[in-house]
Amino acid sequence: MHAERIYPMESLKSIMQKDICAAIGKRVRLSRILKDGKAAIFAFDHGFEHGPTDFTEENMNPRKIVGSAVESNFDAIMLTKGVAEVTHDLWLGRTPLIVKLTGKTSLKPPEGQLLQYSIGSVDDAVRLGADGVAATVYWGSPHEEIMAERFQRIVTRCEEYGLPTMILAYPRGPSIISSYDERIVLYASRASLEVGADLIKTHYTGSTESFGRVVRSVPIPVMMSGGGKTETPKDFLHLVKSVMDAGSAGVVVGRNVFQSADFRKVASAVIGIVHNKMAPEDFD
Ligand code: FBP
Repeated sequence: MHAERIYPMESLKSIMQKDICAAIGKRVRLSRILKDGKAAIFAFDHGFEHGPTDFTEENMNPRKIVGSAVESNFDAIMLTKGVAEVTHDLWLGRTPLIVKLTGKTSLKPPEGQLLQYSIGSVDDAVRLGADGVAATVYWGSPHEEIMAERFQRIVTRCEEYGLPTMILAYPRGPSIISSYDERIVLYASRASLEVGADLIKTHYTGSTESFGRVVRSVPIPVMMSGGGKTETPKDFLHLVKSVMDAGSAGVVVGRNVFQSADFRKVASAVIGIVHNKMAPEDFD
């Protein structure tokens, strides 16, 4: 005899109640990150992704940079689990945490550079008191399906807890001629929407018009991934302005802030442009 697949009304109600709570929880956490619908998020997983070359001797200890990010009032900080642990006294109660759950070191041989693997779990993030999680998918990589499937599993687990997910949507692989091409970034953003991301962090496409088309084609917040240090801080602020003029939800930045000569000054300019419609010239 087969068991009946009919659920008593009471258990259905409790399932629905759980889903409703998780949906509300996700809204609550997203509102902590995107307070006015926009956010300047500080990305700081470089110690894992790039290693010592990204830092000076003075800021090699992650507490130094995380402390500056918190003092600068970024809307959230994206850290790996290990860095979140050793800096928790700095950000707790002050800056929402997003835990980055995937990574790869630059020590790997070139053929290993197109795959991010798991370096933390959704449950770790919950235990750390995170307001969100992040993971990278290199769209176009020969290992795309491993990263996309992992992202799916992260989304499913996050649905249980009401935790928002941010995808680092980076087109990268042998058939990707330019990771910054509008059609390619648009495709990566669309694929990210389809695997269930709540926030997209992706590459700037080079102009307000083209990035605007990407932003408008995806009905969830799209944010610019900072990228390597520009020639001058002003050049970077112009990028941020262009991205905000395109209707973006903000930026997720690292090197252009922590590698600048004046962390606090660049950080406050980025935050001012994202939230207060300020212009790069306002910071001369
Ligand atoms: P940046 O603003 O410094 O570019 O940080 C964004 C980021 O996605 C980091 O989270 C990550 O460590 C790095 O860029 C990845 O860079 P790469 O392009 O070398 O993979």
